[in-house]
Amino acid sequence: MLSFGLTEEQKMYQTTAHDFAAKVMRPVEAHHDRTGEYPWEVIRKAYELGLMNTMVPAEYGGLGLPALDATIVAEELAWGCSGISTAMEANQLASGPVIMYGTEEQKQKYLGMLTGPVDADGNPHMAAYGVTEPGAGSDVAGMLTTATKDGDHYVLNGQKMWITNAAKATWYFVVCYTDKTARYKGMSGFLVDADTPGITVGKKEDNMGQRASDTRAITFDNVRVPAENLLGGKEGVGWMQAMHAFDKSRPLVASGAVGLARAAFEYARDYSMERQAFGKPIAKNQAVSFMVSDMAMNIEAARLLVQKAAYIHDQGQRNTKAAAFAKAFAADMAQKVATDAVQVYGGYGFSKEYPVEKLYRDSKIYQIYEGTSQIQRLIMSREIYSGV
Ligand code: CS8
Ligand code: FAD
Repeated sequence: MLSFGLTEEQKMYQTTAHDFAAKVMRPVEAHHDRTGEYPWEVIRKAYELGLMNTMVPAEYGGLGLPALDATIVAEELAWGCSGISTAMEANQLASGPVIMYGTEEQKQKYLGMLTGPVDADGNPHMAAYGVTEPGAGSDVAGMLTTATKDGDHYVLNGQKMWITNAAKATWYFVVCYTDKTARYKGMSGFLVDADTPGITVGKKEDNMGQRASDTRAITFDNVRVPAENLLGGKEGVGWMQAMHAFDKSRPLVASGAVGLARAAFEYARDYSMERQAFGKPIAKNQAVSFMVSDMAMNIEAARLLVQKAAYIHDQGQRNTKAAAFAKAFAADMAQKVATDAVQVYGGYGFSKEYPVEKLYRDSKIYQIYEGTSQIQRLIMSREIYSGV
């Protein structure tokens, strides 16, 4: 039977996340946007409430939520502030390959760190996912970073770029070549402790939007990683670990775009009822109310794509095409909704004193990270034509 209703449990997660977003994130989002300060105080509270690492299985200290339930939480958090929620949700991206491929020891240690005791500063442990490089983003197989076996260690050399949480993470999931001649079958995934000698973290990127999030390069200069940190204990499967992590995380990222768009829609709807022009609220003009109607319609459509992509994943089936549909549609939709929200606000929309200006800047990244909107269409087209 097809059901569009949420279970009582899902409603509870949604309400908890929404209250948190409204009471803890919204009051500080402008501060973190302006200063670029990392939102530790928000992350600490989210961790205490169980809103971090929601997909980590219960035996490793998480809630063990299915991807569908995690998207419900992620939408609310991004409604609160998508910059802060990206910093929080990057843990889910990094932990995905460990949940799916880690050995028991790796899961105990690295998932356990995320859900376990806080550090000496009182902050929960964070993680980062390192695939992109300065010369290779969309073209993952074009990466150059290598890992060379040396006794009971691997020696990593290369550079990762645009890594969310790079300076805040305790550990990284890193993909590199153990055999360059085998192209994607020569890639391997590693769990790398961030304090390993030879690692240098770059400056915080001065990004257009989602400025609360920490994005940096990571350089590996003869970094010795114990062989036991080869993810899953197997060489040559790093590519599939990375791709399957995307299938799991793209619905989550797409739900962030839905949350941001919902915030922009609500501001535009309310403003259009208040703002008077030609002696009546601007919402009385169809040119305005239809723009707001399109926002509501496309948000609903995007959420359905998100939930279907997550649902297929939760059934243990391959969701690559559905995840690409959800990611591309939600990202493009959020960018359009945020642009139109600025339009509804007119000149006030262009001012930093009103909230839609930030949403406009924050929305752009959804069309770039986790695979650009062009790459999602490349993935769809390959899925559509393969085997026909
Ligand atoms: O290069 C691939 C790609 O995915 N590119 C996009 C990269 C990307 O998304 N990067 C995001 C980085 S992380 C990030 O931005 C974080 S944002 C901040 C945190 C957010 C908070 C949550 C590609 C374009 C899909 C593929 O490239 P190609 O080199 O052309 O390889 P293919 O020939 O398509 O694939 C090689 C083989 O692998 C198989 N494959 C590919 N994808 C999958 C999936 N499942 C199973 N198998 C897969 N998903 C493919 O079928 C090929 O197999 P063959 O047997 O060789 O034919
Ligand atoms: P390029 O691959 O150089 O693409 C440039 C343009 O060309 C894009 O418009 C692209 O769509 C287009 N293009 C490229 N190839 C094709 C093609 N075959 N067909 C059509 N168009 C094409 N990466 C991580 O690994 N971990 C992270 O935590 C992470 N966080 C990020 C956070 C931020 C704020 C940012 C900006 C990026 C982050 N990334 C992360 C990297 C992100 O995933 C990449 O920026 C993205 O995948 C695009 O890669 P690129 O920047 O190298 O662009």
